Amino acid sequence: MQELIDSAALADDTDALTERLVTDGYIFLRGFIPTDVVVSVREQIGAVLRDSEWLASGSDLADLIAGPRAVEEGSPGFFGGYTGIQATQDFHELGSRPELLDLTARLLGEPTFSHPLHICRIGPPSPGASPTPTHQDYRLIQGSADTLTTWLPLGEAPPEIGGLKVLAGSHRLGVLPVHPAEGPGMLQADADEADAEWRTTTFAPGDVLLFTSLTVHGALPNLTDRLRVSADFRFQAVSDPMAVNPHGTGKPHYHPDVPDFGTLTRGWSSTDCIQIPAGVPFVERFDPWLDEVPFGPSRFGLTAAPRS
Ligand SMILES: O=C(O)CCC(=O)C(=O)O
Repeated sequence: MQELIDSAALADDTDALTERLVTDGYIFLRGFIPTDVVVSVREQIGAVLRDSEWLASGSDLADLIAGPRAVEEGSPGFFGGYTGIQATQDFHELGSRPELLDLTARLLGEPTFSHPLHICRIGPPSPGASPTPTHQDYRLIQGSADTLTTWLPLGEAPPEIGGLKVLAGSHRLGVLPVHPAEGPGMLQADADEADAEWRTTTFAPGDVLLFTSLTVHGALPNLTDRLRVSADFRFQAVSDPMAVNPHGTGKPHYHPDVPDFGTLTRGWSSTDCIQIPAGVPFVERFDPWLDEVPFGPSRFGLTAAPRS
């Protein structure tokens, strides 16, 4: 698998970053967020995992070695610990970091906000847990074609712990057909798993991988004895449409299995990081299994049909 191209040296050059996004479908920025901020979030999440008995007994908190109670996302026994993570203010504030808001505003050409559906992924070792299957975010997130996903490792993440892989150039494939699959999201895009353009790296806390709503991506299997901890946060322009959620728009990830923000945010000093700004237009959600989905327009030339 090829190495991701690091665009950190271009971080202040919006035109160059936009060109990278339009050409490759992703931007990788090593060390974009202060490491200590990310490490602090990881430590807080580690404490929740320890208190939920997800870690091997007697193991060092910093290692996040999986214990027998570490379970796959969404399965029985998952939601207690995950509620603790979703109640962590610093985790949600990471999802609204000024660096991410500024970057996405520059790429989209107007103010952005982060979807309150801030996702923390706790990847147990495989086999036993299925990694996130290859997919495009658009079918799952919907709303604006130009919603941008940011993926942040919350610890050192070499490929063997199950880091993210992206298929460079796949944002030109259009909205791909899907089939049912195991693992988060439960659907898999019909993409070539042997394509030479798959890319990944050894991620470190502070790195940010940003990609379009059509960029094909997925997780590698976790072949270690540790938990792979990461975050995914999505940003959109304030004037672009956002898809309503059947359980209420702006709810936490996995609500109602996870309580609403009214409960999660008790004791927080601010809830700014989970607000949807006034004036955002809303659109109905479509069935993610549809052959033909509503799509567009896109500042980056994304189209529902493949293009060269
Ligand atoms: O971290 C993962 O396993 C999946 C993340 C993902 O699919 C995303 O960020 O859209």
